[in-house]
Amino acid sequence: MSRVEAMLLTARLSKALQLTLAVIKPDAVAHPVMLEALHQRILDDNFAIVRCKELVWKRHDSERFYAEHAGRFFYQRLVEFMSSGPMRAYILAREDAVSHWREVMGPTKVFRARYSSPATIRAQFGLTDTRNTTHGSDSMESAHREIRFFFPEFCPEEWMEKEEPLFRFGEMKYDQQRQIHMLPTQC
Ligand code: 3AN
Repeated sequence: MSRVEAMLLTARLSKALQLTLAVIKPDAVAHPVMLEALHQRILDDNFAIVRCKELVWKRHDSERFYAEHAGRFFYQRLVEFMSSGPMRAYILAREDAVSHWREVMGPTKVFRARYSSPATIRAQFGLTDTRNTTHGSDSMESAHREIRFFFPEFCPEEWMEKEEPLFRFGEMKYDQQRQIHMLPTQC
């Protein structure tokens, strides 16, 4: 059996990686030290960074993304905040990426996070329930929808078919300059 065949067999026998959408919100991107700490936290928690980009939302983008919260008391505050400055969006890959990233973020409400889960991102860096540092998809369905929203050029199905087995086998390397994980053929 060749090395590639052995690698593909091992990959088939282990659990497939999952993709999730993570966002570092404007409150954290505004602080370079916080931004760097959050990026490092992603790496320390063994997520592979498949894509990463900085962007600024127009109010209209914010309203579309958070349409499910329209009418709630915090909605206006939320859409204004999310279009108030640059944010950084990631496509992350890991086993159980969706639930794991939500665990790393902690509860929505910052004071609850500080009390119940003090080691989480929102407990450590969150300012208020609106300015709570990060976003993470809450299911695989949301992850696919949200990845499409932020990265319309990215095809999750194609990535799962062509790159996921290689990432799972650890073939990817972290590229310091681009700050994402890449396969040797892409470097
Ligand atoms: P999560 O981001 O934890 O999935 P959601 O989807 O309920 O939470 O809420 C989306 C965003 O709306 C939150 N990240 C937060 O910025 C804001 N938000 C949610 N609940 C409140 C609240 N009670 N007060 C202020 N902002 C809130």
